[in-house]
Amino acid sequence: MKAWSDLYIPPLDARFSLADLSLHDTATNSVKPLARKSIYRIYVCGITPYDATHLGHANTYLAFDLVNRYLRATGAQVNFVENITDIDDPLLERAARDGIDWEDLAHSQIELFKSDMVALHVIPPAHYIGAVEAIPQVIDAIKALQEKGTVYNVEQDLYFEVRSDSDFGRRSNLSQIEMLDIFAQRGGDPLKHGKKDPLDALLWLAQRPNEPGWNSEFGAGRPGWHIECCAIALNYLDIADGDSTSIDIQGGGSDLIFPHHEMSAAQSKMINGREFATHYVHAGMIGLDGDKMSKSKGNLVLVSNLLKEGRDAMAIRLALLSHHYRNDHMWTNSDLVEAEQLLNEMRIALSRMEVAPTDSTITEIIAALADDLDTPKAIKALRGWLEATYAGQVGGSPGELSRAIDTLLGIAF
Ligand code: 5CA
Ligand code: ZN
Repeated sequence: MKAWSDLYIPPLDARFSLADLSLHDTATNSVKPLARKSIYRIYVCGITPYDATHLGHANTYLAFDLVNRYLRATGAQVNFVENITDIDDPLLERAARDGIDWEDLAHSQIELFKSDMVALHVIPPAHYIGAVEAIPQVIDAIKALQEKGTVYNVEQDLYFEVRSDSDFGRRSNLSQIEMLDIFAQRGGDPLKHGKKDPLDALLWLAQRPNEPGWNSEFGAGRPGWHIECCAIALNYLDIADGDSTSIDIQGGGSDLIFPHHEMSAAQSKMINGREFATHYVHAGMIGLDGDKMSKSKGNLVLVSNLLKEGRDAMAIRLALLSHHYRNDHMWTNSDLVEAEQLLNEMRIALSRMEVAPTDSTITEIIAALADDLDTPKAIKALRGWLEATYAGQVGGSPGELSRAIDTLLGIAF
């Protein structure tokens, strides 16, 4: 699928040195550096295209956009792959509820998502891949798992034996009881009759009456959710021979830690024998009025609605970045108002001829981002610079600071 249009990212002057980026890894529950490399492979779970783009989605994609920007600023290439779950039960259920064709629903929501990403200055992925277009790769991945003896049938459906991966559960660090509980809440089928282990994951769902299906050697059907992301990541990320893991970062919101990311990682490990990712990185959940923002609860604030109201996309970006990406938080209008005010002050200050020194501020922003994307600290550095400018300090370069904020934080003035 075609991604959204590319962005110009101003280069950072070579005199600014960038430390290795440290990110929190869910598997080890520690903040650890990414080894310095010339090319990084990042897979981020994309939307299921209905009710897009709410601020929870936006927050997650902004977090990985910061990773992308930082790594590029080190001079590295970033192969960034994102999927679109454009066939799945929730999409079919929503289309049926609203009396519309599921493909039309997916198409309209993907278009909306892309325009929101453009407005929010999110760098487009190098490969933006729909589940439907990846069906041949999914079929190959299932065949590879069959060859390893990790697949079995329950009637016409195919299941992955999670216990074939001796590391199963290591990336999410949950007890068996917690796994069972979350699996049932997040689209799993622990009670399905005929499964060897209640946690075994659906790989291929045989076609049901009045549902779409695609031909395969396993019969007509459609992909399970976890193998979709596993297959897309393994096919579009050019796994390097010398690397011990398949990719550098597997990312998404923390609601995907289990079962989705654990399952995709286990399947990938069974296919090629390597640990899936070096870092399992998860953004916190955004809520509204006390509850996680979600389609099922209906408590959504859509980026497109805020834009229609005339709110500034850069202020939406800044408001989300004013919280640390890993912290769950409730969206409030006052965060947006505060971001609008800061943006306004920054615009006015950056248009002055004389401003406070900017090198130290840029260095502070870099250091804050290198430490697990500490955007609140980066924003504090901007406020400090404003204060120093108001106090009459001089010697800075407004153009250079403005460009660095664009390069690293994705905020263009
Ligand atoms: N298509 C799957 C991933 S393969 C999916 O989870 N789609 S989604 O539309 O539900 O979510 C898209 C991305 O936004 C995922 O990375 C998810 O973790 C993240 N996300 C969903 N809800 C929130 C929320 N309330 N706050 C933060 N991130 C969220
Ligand atoms: Zn995914």
